[in-house]
Amino acid sequence: MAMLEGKTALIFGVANDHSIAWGIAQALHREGAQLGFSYAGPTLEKRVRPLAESLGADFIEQCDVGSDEEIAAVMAKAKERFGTVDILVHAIAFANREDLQGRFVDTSRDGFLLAHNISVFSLVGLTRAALPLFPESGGSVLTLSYYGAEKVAPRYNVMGVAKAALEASVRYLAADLGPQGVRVNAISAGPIRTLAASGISGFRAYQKSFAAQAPLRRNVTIDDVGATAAFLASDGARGITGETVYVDSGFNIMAMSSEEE
Ligand code: NAD
Ligand code: 0WE
Repeated sequence: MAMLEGKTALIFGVANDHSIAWGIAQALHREGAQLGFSYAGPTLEKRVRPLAESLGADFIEQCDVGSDEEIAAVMAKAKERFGTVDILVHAIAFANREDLQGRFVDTSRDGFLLAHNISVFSLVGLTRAALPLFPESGGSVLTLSYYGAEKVAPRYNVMGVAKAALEASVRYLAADLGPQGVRVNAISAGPIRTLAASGISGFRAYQKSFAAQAPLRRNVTIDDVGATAAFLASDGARGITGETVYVDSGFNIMAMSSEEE
């Protein structure tokens, strides 16, 4: 095993131990990677620091991805601490809560731009800033998407449009960076009860009907996503780039809900 021995990963998006980024961090650590963490703002540090330290990490730096300066600063610190970074994990999204209810047609200009800035441009900005840190041998960039990018998911609204742009950004980044051996992929995860999902009205019902319709008849976990992330970051996935890989119990292959319970 130990698919990631000798590799270094920078992980953006841990808020707590329910975060998808945390499932990914644990899986990368299990496979032997050295980890660095970044969190959004001061109030999250007390959550993230003990989690990071439990995996032997000492690189724990703030970066609000809405700021070019903070992106540049965290990458400069990572260069100083690690020299090179092999794996970049982007597990960040944000939209105004009021834009995740009601109708998409009512999205404001500011709400639209905010969702795209934090959830999509941040992947481009972080990837560009990380380019000088990838070794000659290449690297792996991973981000998180959702099925609402492809089909209309009730109330996902502006986030669905942002995820469509995120998946397209993965393809364009993969085309740009392929020649230097940097692979860029997305994982499209099924609904998971994280901080970002809490407070979404009807999320429990969403998960229930998801599990009932999905071939595997269960919801996915942050460990399921972590296992796929570790694979995609590893040499075993050396021929995969620009792809969106579903970790969704097979939900996306179904045309209709199951006839039986
Ligand atoms: P989460 O709340 O644990 O993680 C979201 C992270 O985004 C948090 O750590 C938050 O601090 C960070 N963030 C928000 N604004 C930021 C900013 N300005 N600067 C830096 N960081 C910022 O929730 P999660 O569900 O683990 O979300 C991670 C990713 O997974 C997101 O891209 C989300 O869209 C995606 N995703 C989630 C699900 C789900 O059902 N939970 C399904 C598919 C995809
Ligand atoms: O990508 C997501 C969630 C992203 C998200 C969540 C929030 C909640 C709190 C982005 N911004 C915010 N802003 C907040 O203020 N998911 C895939 C989980 C999710 O969110 C939904 C879903 C699913 C699934 C929203 C509506 C409908 C389904």
